Amino acid sequence: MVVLVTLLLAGYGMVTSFENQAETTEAATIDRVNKQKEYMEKYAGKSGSLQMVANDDEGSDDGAKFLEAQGCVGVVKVLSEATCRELLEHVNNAIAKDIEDRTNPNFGNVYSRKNRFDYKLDLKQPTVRKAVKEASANLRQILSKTCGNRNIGGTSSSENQIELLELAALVSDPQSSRQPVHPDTNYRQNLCAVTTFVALQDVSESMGPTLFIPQTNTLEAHKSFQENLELGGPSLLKPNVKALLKTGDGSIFDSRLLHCGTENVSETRRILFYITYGPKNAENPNRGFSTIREEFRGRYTLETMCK
Ligand SMILES: O=C(O)CCC(=O)C(=O)O
Repeated sequence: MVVLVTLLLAGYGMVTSFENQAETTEAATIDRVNKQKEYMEKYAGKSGSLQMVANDDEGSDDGAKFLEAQGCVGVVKVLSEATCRELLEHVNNAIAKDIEDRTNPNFGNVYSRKNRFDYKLDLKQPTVRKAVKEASANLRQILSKTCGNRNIGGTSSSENQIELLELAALVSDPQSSRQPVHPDTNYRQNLCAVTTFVALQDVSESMGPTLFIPQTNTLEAHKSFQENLELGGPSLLKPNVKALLKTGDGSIFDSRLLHCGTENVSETRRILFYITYGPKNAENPNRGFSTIREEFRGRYTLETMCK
């Protein structure tokens, strides 16, 4: 009996200590976000808008150039309205089924978890497959130009050597808080991943658009970000842009670029469908745990997804 009570108390102690740890981490994140935001609003000034290009041959040339120069660019109509509608319904239904258990492996890791989550999509579902095919076909030129652009560390433009690394949906519900500015990949010389967030509904300022800091996918920008403890300095002072996207439009960025999701102060759920591709031969520290269901990891390329 004494042993049982002792075990129960020890178990309870472990649970509360894990909970306390999670709360402490979340509190530290909120503090970091507040400091970054105050600094950026005071010194970096007002955000601009993401540069958009058309979804055609000329647009993909321009898009690849902007990606090289800025580390991010927007593309008009990566998905059609009809595909967005169908996918939005699919994502909402899939999440509703799994939401009771946030430890379900279909949920990925995300910064600032209050009312925000990352949901890995099932490529076996025809709606998902169709959306990935459509987006991949619309992005193929820009992705192969970027993944093969040696000026920014690209190593392969061959579509059968460009790997699907992530497939998920980012959901931010009303009252989700802003994320800390972060890169998805710590600096390395070679570009290893290019992510596209596609808006499944219009994203207005109040719905918490993604904020990007152009030209921070560089060694210099990462160094100064670290040296200033991620709270200030030249990287956060660079002019930033927000991705105010229309339904079906996408923002594409080099995973080394500094960015964050901003707070959703509207009454509307915001869902971004996202896919990440990167050269197969690139050194990628996240390859083993990027946001994709395990059964699909390492199995698909840009070429196979366009078929
Ligand atoms: O929600 C967003 O707009 C961006 C999310 C993001 O950057 C992340 O979760 O790493």
